[in-house]
Amino acid sequence: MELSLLMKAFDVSGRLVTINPTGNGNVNDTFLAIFRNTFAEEQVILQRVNPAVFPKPEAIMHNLHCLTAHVHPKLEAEADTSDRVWQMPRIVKTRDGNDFFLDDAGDVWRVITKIASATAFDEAQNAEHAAECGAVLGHFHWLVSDLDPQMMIDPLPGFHITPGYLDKYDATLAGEPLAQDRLKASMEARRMAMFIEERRGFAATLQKALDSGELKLRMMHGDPKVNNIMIDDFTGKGTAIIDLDTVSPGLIHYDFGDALRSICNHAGEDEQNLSKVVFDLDLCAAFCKGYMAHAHSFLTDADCKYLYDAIRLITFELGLRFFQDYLAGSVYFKIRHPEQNLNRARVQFRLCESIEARERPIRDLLAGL
Ligand code: GN1
Ligand code: MG
Repeated sequence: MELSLLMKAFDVSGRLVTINPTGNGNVNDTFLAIFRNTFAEEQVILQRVNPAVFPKPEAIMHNLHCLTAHVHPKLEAEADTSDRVWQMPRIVKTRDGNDFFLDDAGDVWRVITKIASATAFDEAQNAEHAAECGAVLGHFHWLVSDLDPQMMIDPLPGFHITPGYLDKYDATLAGEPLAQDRLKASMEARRMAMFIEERRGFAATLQKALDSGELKLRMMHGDPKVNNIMIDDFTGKGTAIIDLDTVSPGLIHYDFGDALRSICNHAGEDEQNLSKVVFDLDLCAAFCKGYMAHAHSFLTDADCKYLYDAIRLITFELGLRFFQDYLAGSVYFKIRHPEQNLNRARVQFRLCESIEARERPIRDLLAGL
């Protein structure tokens, strides 16, 4: 269906001027649509929810509805006293009052407002930027800390349960002959398989702490990487966290680790030259300071004990997810070339090694917060 026709289903005023792909998400298709009337302009974000990733797109729209209904009043309540205007996109309804539009092919499309005059950078710019990312995540965790988890439908069951990804990886290798062929075809892939074997025991660390009751489930974002954090163009302060589809009950450790693994790696997720993939301790320290300014009120001693493991684990987990998807034929993460998921896995595994090599200074830094 033509995008301009599709936009007509949504309740935006003015005339559509342009609609173009935006961002570089690995999952959903995202477009920026600009509307103008005789005196103003409105920019909104149109997205097709990827049904191969989110089997129940209606569920993620239900969650987004509950989340925004909970958070918007909280943001408004603190608007006059906080040091900035914190923001969260809102759902733009269809003309018949629904939160999404179902096209003839059965695809779910939704429109949300665009956070204007703000930028989501693909990599950390400097320590101040990293600190702002920390502040945004800490503030978000506070915002959702009193959101009733019962209201949310798990958008992706098992999304951040690392041992589950090991099972999936094993099943791919056992069940798909092509996966074995891909593994055998590349020395690099075989090395990565060994890397995974050496960390099998470690993969269950957070899950065990959860099962024993040492760690508790809380509301988490699920995907707080650097380019999901919006920075105000005028003040340089963080203003919003976007990409809210994976908000669900989980361990906030995964969020903490995920933000750090993306912020502290200047090279990004698609670097070819592995020597550039290094975990930057200064950016880590800056992020943690920004995060703790908000998180001190809710982090327990047990939480703090697992923060280092969280950074190492989520990096391992993402590498494992990329690698498993490569072996399975790249059916989950969008790719622009056939080896992209293999290379993405190499990058995360190298980053994981870099984190492991810095275990002592990272632990010291965390202990001093
Ligand atoms: C995916 O689509 P995007 O880029 O927001 C993925 C995250 C990964 C990320 C890595 C639902 O997010 O878990 O960390 O790629 N999202 C989903 O870039 O799987
Ligand atoms: Mg995402």
